[in-house]
Amino acid sequence: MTIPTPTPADKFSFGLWTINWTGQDQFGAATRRPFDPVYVLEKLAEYGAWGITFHDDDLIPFGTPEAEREALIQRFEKGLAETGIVCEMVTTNTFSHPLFKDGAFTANDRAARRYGLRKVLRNVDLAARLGATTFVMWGGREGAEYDWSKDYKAALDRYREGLDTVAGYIKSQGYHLRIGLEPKPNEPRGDILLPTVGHALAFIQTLEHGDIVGLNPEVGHEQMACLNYTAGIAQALWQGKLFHIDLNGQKSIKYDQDLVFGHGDLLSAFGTVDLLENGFPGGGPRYDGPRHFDYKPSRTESEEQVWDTVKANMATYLLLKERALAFRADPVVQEAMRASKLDELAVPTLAPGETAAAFLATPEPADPDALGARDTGFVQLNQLALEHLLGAR
Ligand SMILES: [Mn+2]
Repeated sequence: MTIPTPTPADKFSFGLWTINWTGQDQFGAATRRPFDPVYVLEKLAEYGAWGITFHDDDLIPFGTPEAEREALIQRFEKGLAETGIVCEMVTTNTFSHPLFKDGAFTANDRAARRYGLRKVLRNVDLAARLGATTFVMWGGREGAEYDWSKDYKAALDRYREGLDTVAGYIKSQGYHLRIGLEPKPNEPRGDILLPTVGHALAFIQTLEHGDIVGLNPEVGHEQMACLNYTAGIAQALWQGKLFHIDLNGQKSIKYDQDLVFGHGDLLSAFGTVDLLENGFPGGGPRYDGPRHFDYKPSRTESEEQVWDTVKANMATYLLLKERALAFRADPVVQEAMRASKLDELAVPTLAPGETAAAFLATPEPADPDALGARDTGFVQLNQLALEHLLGAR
């Protein structure tokens, strides 16, 4: 068995903040130094990655004077051109500086909100300049610790106002950008607004410019809420709202671990790759965007070992892809899916033109006990998936 080699055609991309995470946490100092951003581009190209993403502050430290800002951007643009790495997504840091301690779009303090909105809009211009197609918004500080410290109605009004302002600006400038909201249930705030994929999908329906607003769901963030990531992105796909993805690993409900993809719930990661690479069993909308990793090289790893973790994300994805393709191509699996009636679920419950009244007026023979006793074969189907995942088939 060989470990597959990534190529740019795989569309793997990495956050600059992931590779450059220094290991500083609440309990200890940094264990590594960050790399020069252009060196990161060179290494990503060397290892077969396709894209890079970043927060404004990852590239341009907060408070950098204008002339220096422009020099940093131009140097990065040159690095992109020379390595062929694509800047596919840009996002804004509205969580690190103390001014954002109560959020950027939903802070009670209006001056803090106006500062945050200006920082985001300015970064939209940079995203468009670099050719990014997705603008992610993770509102990590949009939330509260105490129910009495936030008027939730007003906060949601301001969140909507902020998003519509940004989305409206993107349209008015003619930028080819779509916004990807990134839900998370908690951390750093005690409770974050738009905590899950479902909350965000419902919220988008209320926007004036919701047509260019979708989702960037992260594996760990959904699993921190004890939710099924694959089912979450499946619903986003079904609603035409899966604009981007953040792949990583998480082991159950605890702090946001940001492990290498597959290093958390491996069977769930297999399900995710199966959906991304094979689509729904009965066909339907597909995700063809970047395979983006938002993880953190564990604090225990040295600077040199960071690159092992970069390669680990891509290798794990490609190995799961190989298994997922083999799984769906296996005639035994196809027969098991038929036996489990996956294809029958595609048949509408009512006949064409059949009304509820006509349906009620024509009783049909049914044996509830026999229906209750029917075979499903779901466990055997799952076992087949596991055996393919383990390379036993
Ligand atoms: Mn995370």
